[in-house]
Amino acid sequence: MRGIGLATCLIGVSLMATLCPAAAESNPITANSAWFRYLLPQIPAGGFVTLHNTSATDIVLNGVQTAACGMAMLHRSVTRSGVDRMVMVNHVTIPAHGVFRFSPGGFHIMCMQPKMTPGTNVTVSFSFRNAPDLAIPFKVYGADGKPGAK
Ligand SMILES: [Cu+2]
Repeated sequence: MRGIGLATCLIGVSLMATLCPAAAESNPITANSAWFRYLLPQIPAGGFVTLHNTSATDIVLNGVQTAACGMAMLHRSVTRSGVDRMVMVNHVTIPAHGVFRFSPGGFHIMCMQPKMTPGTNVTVSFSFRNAPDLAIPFKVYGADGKPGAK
């Protein structure tokens, strides 16, 4: 299917259904409140977003990719024996008809070597085990963080 160009996909609705599944099928995952807290290029930036699953099936997020980070990982902040630390997460599940929140103090996108500027947007591509990839624009905030966020 990757070899089929956009022009072919635009020939007709009847063809789209069979030749262009990505165009014909809407993504069951939607996103809102996507933002990064950016401090300095040498300090990892934290990414936060709320993912909504509009389908009747649990959907698994496998990872994220973006040119705005040297490397981007799924992380979780945890407190063990009174010590705050972060652990890597291989995947997270967005429950059927539910939401999954990446938020300060919890799950976050760990952006190593961030390349971003407060006041601009960067795009992060989310890859799912059982849904199409989703490109999500993230608003970049500075040291003060997003107004209203913890
Ligand atoms: Cu982290």
